[in-house]
Amino acid sequence: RAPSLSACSSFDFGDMVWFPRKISDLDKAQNVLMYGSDLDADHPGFKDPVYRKRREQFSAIANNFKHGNPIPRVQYTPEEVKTWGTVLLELHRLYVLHAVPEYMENWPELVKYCGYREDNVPQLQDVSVYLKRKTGFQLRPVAGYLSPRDFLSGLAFRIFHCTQYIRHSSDPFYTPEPDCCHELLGHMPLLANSSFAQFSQEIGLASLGASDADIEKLATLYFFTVEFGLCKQADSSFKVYGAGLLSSVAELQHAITAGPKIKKFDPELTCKEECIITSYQNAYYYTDSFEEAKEQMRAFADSIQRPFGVRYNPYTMSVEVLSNA
Ligand code: TIH
Ligand code: FE2
Repeated sequence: RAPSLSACSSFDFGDMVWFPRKISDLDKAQNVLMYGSDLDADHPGFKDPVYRKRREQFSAIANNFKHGNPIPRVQYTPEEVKTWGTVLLELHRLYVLHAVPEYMENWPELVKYCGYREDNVPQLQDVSVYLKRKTGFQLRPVAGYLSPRDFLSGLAFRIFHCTQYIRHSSDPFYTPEPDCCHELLGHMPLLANSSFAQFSQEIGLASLGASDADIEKLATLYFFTVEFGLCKQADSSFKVYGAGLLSSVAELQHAITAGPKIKKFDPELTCKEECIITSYQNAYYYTDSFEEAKEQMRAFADSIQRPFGVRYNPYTMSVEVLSNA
C-alpha cells in the first residue's frame, strides 16, 4: 500500500479533503485562478495581441508539464531580454542598499551556475537543478496565478511554482501579476538559503488538508512575509526580503519610504490584512530576523486545528498522515 498511509491505522480518511500525498500528485493540483492565457482587462498586455499570443506558448509548456520532466528551455525574444535586463540592472542597484544580507549571499552562485546576466534570461531548468542541490527545492512551471491551496501544497514538497513568461515591456518596474523577473529575482536567491527553504516548506505542510478559512490565513501570512516582508536591522533601518518588493523597482522604492505603513509582524493580526495584487500594499510587516518570522509562523501553524498531523518523508518525497485520535 501507499507509504503515505503507513503511519496511520485508525483514522477515517473519508473525512479529509483531498491533498497531494506524494510529489507526483502535484500534477493534479494545478488550478490557475486569474490571468493564465486569458488576461484580465487591467493587465498591461491585455490590448497587445502579440503579447497574448506569446503567452499561449508559455501556458502550453506549463499545462503539459508532468513532475519529473525537465522544464523546457525558452528562447526569449530580444524585446523580452531587454525588459529583463532593464529590470535586473535597476534592481541590482537597489539590492545593494536595501536587500537583506541573506538575499545577496547566493547571488554569485546564481551568476555562475544559472546565467544571471543582463543579456540573458536564466532558464528555469538550470535554476531548478541548482536549487535542488542547494536546498532541495525544485521548480515547476505554471501558466499564471495558482490557487493559494495548490501553491502552498507545492511548498510542502519543496516545489516552487514558477511563471516563465516575462512582464509586458510597457512597464518593467511594476506588473500586477507574477512573471519570471519576479520569480527569478524575487524568490530564487532566498530559496537557495536553507533556513528560508525550511520556513517555506513549513507553511506548505501546515496548509495540507486545512480548511478554506485557514488556507486564506496562511496565504495572507505567506504574502506579508515571503512576498512583502521586511527585517529591522540593528541600526533600526529596514531591509527587504519580500519577493514582491525585490522584483519591483517602483514598489521597492515606495516601501522603503513607507514610514508608519511598516508595522510589526504579528500573525494573529497580520492574517486579517487584505492582500492587494494589482497595486501597492496598504501596509508592510517586519520582524527583527528571519528566525523570528519562522518561530511566529510555526506557533501560528501549530494553532491551526486539523484532525490529523502530517510528516514529510524526504526519502520517498511523500507526506505521512498521522492520526490525532
Ligand atoms: N508586483 C510585482 C512586480 O512588479 O514584480 C509582481 C508581483 C508580486 C506579487 C504579486 S504580483
Ligand atoms: Fe511571488
